[in-house]
Amino acid sequence: MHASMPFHSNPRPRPLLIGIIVACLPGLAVAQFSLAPLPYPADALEPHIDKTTMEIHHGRHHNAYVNNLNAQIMTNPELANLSLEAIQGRISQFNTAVRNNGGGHYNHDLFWQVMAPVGQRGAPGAALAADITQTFGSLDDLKKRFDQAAITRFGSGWAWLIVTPEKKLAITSTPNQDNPLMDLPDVQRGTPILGLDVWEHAYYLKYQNKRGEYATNWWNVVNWNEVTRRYDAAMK
Ligand code: MN3
Repeated sequence: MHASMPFHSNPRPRPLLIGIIVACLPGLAVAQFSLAPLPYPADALEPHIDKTTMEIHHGRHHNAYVNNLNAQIMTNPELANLSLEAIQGRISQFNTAVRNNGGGHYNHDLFWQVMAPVGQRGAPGAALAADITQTFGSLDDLKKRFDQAAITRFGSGWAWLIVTPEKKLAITSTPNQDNPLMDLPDVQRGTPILGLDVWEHAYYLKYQNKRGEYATNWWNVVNWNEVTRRYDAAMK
C-alpha cells in the first residue's frame, strides 16, 4: 500500500458522505410546489390577452408565488404534507406569506386552466347551462354580474364563479390572492369553477386602466370545457 493514497485506504469518509446527504434531505423537500408550464403557447389567447403579458404573468409573477411558497416550507414544515387545495382550506393557521403565495399559486393554476386557445373553448355543458339560466336568467346576465364583481373589486384581487356548500352557483370576489376555498371570515366560501385575475399585472400592458374592457374581452377565451368539468365535480 502506498502511503500517498490515504483516502482509498480509509473507508470512513464514505459513511460520512452519506450522512451529509441524509442531513440535507429535509432541505431538498423545500421544492414541494412547482410551476407547471402554460397549457398552451403564450400567444394562444391573442388578441384578447397578449403574449408578453402571458409570459411575464406566468414566468415571473406566478413563478414568484411558487418560489416564495416553497421558501415558507422551512418555517412551516407541515406545508410539505398538504396539497395545494388543502392549504387553502386551513389558511387561517398560516402566516401572511403563506396566504399570499399559497393563494397566488392556487389561483394562477386555476386561471391558466379556465382559459383555452380558439377551437378548444367549448360551451357550458347541459347541467351547467341549465343552472346558469335558473340562477342568473341567462349566460349574458351571469357575465354582467361577474364583470360587475370584477370591476368593483377595489385594488388587486379576483372575481369568481363558485359552487356553494349548498350546491348553488354564486358570484363573489376576493382581495389580493385570497380565494373562496380559504377559511377566512370575509370570504364567501365555495368551490371555484371560474376565476378572473383583476390585478393590473394581468391586463395593464394591453388595456392600461380599462379593467372593464379586459373583463369583457376575457369571456372570449374562457375554457367552458374546463369550467363544466369543475362544475360537474363540485356538484357530486
Ligand atoms: Mn396574477
